[in-house]
Amino acid sequence: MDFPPSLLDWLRQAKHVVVLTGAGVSAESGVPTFRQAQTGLWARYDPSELATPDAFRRDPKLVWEWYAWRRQLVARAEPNPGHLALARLASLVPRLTLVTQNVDGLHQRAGSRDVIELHGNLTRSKCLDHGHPVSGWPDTGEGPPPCPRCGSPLRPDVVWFGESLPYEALGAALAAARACDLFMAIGTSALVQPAASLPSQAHERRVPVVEINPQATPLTPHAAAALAYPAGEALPALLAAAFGGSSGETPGTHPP
Ligand code: BV8
Repeated sequence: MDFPPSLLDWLRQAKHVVVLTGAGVSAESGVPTFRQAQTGLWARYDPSELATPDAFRRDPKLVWEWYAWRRQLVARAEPNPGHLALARLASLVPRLTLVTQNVDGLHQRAGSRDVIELHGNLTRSKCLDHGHPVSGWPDTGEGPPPCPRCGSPLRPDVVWFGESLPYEALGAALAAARACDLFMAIGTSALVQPAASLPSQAHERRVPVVEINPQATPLTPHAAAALAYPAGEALPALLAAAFGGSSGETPGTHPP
């Protein structure tokens, strides 16, 4: 895989890199993206119709079971070489801010720290009325269990469409996008707001925006470099080209 020399220089000289990831980074771990058709029982549902407060109010059991299915799927998934390369990148540049739209926790399982989760994390649950965090519940198969503290139904600790993003997470992501000297958008369709506006905070300051996505997106025309490859292939190869070291990252054995 060849890379423009300018891209390697940007990576080597960057003082503060911001990486924004989307569902595409987890695709090679077997976690379907929002654009991919869902499988089996869920094939007939549109995720963006299920990931809303209205859907939960209308049919809490259906939405709760959808997230239970996704929790199982994520629990069986493993971080892929793209996640591992991003975890390694933190030790190769002076400062890395990793911002994710993903809710699967795979960046953390790959070793990334201080991950900014713009849309929450489906491995955590909280109650609907007060946001009481709840880590375990009896599996009755009868839809969302009641909160042990206040009795209101449990929901996943994610940001649904129509809900505001966590204030601190969005603030930290905006601050980093406004301060960085290299921005990378990886595995995102660049459609979901306000996350999709983060790259422009860098682009407006003539900071190079690098995109890694097999498909073109609304961001592609504005990218200083667009690598049309899967993240799990491009990221290890890019780090090896820029910093040396192995390009064939295998889970759990990446160099410190
Ligand atoms: C909000 C958690 C205030 C739930 C998610 C301004 C303009 C227009 C619309 C809006 C706007 N402001 C707000 C909106 C409405 C809405 C929105 O953006 N709608 C879109 C669809 C137009 N935004 C909101 O509601 C946000 N809230 O702004 O609050 C407000 C409130 C009300 C009204 C106005 C304002 C909340 C958004 C968060 C929603 N929650 N997730 C859950 O997951 O169950 S978003 C969800 O979608 C996931 O997080 C996922 O990340 C995201 C989809 O985006 P991507 O990550 O990019 O994934 P996608 O599948 O789309 O694309 C994958 C990409 O990967 C593809 O391009 C593919 O080519 C690529 N790919 C595939 N394989 C690979 C790969 N890339 C690399 N390697 C590979 N191997």
